[in-house]
Amino acid sequence: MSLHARLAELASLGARGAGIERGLFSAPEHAARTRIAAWAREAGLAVEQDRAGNLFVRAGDPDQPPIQCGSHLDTVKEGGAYDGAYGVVGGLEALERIVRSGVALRRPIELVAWAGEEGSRFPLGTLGSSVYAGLTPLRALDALIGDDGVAFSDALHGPTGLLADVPLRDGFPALAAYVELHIEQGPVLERAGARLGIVSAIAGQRRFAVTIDGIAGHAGTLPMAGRADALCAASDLVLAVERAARNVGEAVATVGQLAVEPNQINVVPGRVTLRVDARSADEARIDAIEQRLREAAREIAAARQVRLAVDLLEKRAAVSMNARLRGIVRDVCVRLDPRAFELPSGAGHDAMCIAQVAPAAMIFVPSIGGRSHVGDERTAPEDLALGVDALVATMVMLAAAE
Ligand code: HGY
Ligand code: MN
Ligand code: MN
Repeated sequence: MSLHARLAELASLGARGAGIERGLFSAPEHAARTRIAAWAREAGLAVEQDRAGNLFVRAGDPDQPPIQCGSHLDTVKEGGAYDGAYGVVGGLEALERIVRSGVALRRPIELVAWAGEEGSRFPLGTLGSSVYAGLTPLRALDALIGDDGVAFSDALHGPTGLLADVPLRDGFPALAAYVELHIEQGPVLERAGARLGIVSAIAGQRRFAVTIDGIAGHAGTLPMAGRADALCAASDLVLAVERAARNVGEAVATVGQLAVEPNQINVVPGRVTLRVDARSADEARIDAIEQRLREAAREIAAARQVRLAVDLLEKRAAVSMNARLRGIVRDVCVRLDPRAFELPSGAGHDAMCIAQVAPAAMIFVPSIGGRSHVGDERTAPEDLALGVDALVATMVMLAAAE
């Protein structure tokens, strides 16, 4: 089954409205993991899973540190067909092609579908890879409650959690190297007319949960004077976050998620919860945004007589890709596309966690119009295929290397 047919089949899992929704351990995401396992077994590859929900497909010695590729199958709400899924389906095709070629490998090769990279159901991004890399203790997952109120462990052990017929591996074994194939999710490659990109570094990201408690009341009888309107306070904070990112420069910050309670037209909002996502290649700039966020919270709380709590949800350091691997990936990519070049990633990836425990590199293919995290996320089919060629060549060089 071709790369494109597999991607199209996965895209149908969770398709709704303008995009795709495959939250971790949802029925569509379970179905996607099930498809990957079935395709892998049809190719004669070994399949395993671990207690974080990561899915592994391996060829070669089970006891040796593998050359690993991978990405994720979960999506954001109304997400696209390629963010994550491309790296998993492309990685599966790479393993199949390498095994079929009969090339002698000194190391096993492995594909991983990391659990919950997007953090779109449980409030922790790069969930599975952060556990694998020891950045999140496995037991910390038990405290996670999904946006639907379901506890992580209940979902993991529920009907759409772990796959019923796949062996469960203990521990998080060492790996020799990691190469992630991903769409760029930005406009840089397309604007430069390049078809392949070598990732130099991945921006650091920090995420916060903010809770604002004001005083609910009757919209018609509560005088404007003296109101403690939680949504007005939240509005001030959202704009303060935007100003902070603009002021520090070379950084981005977004409030993409906000909930109003009781969320009724004729009730003054009593509580607002929102989440902040701040990123930069420079940790000091993220520090500056965090400091401004906390200052603004204090100022707004005093001015509006609300209670305002800012809690850190997760912190992922900016990380450079491994220099030796980057060199190998660069040589491979330039041979396939003379216009290939190095670029940083503003998007986060599982590679930012795995880079903490093994040499890691990433290969990008262009996103049409630079669009991603939206239903019309697109990459030219020939670029998708070229990216897999680059992954195959890279993994063979690493797995066959002396
Ligand atoms: O948010 C990100 O950058 C990634 O898509 N999780
Ligand atoms: Mn994403
Ligand atoms: Mn992704």
